[in-house]
Amino acid sequence: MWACWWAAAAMAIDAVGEVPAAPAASEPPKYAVGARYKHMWIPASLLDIWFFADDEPGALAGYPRPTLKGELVGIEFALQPRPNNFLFYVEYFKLTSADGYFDDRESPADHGDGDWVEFQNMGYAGFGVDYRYEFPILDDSKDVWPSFLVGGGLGVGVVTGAAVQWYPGGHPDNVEPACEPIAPSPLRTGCEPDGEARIPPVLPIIDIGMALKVHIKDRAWVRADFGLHEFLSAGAAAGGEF
Ligand SMILES: [Ca+2]
Ligand SMILES: [Ca+2]
Repeated sequence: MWACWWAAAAMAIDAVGEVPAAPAASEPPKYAVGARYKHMWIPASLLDIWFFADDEPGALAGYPRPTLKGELVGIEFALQPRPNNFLFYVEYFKLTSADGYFDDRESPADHGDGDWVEFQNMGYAGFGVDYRYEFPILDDSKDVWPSFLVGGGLGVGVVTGAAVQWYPGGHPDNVEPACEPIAPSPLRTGCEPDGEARIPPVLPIIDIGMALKVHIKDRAWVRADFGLHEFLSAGAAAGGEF
């Protein structure tokens, strides 16, 4: 009955070209700001391609190969015309790897020819943009709704610090050839270092990632991130949207 009346009224209004305005739907937030944290690492299985693992038979005992890992913090600003998210970020990554022994793979194996590497404040300061396509898991009109995001991005990182190296005694590039001339590199750290690992001063930050995000009342959000962000990475982020 009421529906009929309303339909008739709507048609009448439509006939004179005055369509009643739809109830004002609240606009989804267009912007977001937040802070991010990531734990990052390079899988040992990848390093195994180039370097012996310290638990392999014959490996130099007592001088383990370090795990390459670190922690990242950053802030981000997002443009989020649904279902797209453009995350502009600045971030700082600090390598937290212990110093250690990198024994290159060769055949037949030579476990005494590796380099000792000491990481001195290594990390990067970077900026970039990550794109994420957003799939709502629950209806986005709810007060609290989760979504799944996937995408990639690019950035630039300026490398900080150095990876200082010692070569085994007898190496033609020893800076102090008379210091521990027959010792493997871990026993030569009392000598002058022989050089630094050649790491480009500026690196691309390559990102391919997915995330679970929860929107809270169009005001706040939290996100769990996983993927590749220079290293493998798992992290979390949180912030507000408006
Ligand atoms: Ca070698
Ligand atoms: Ca070797």
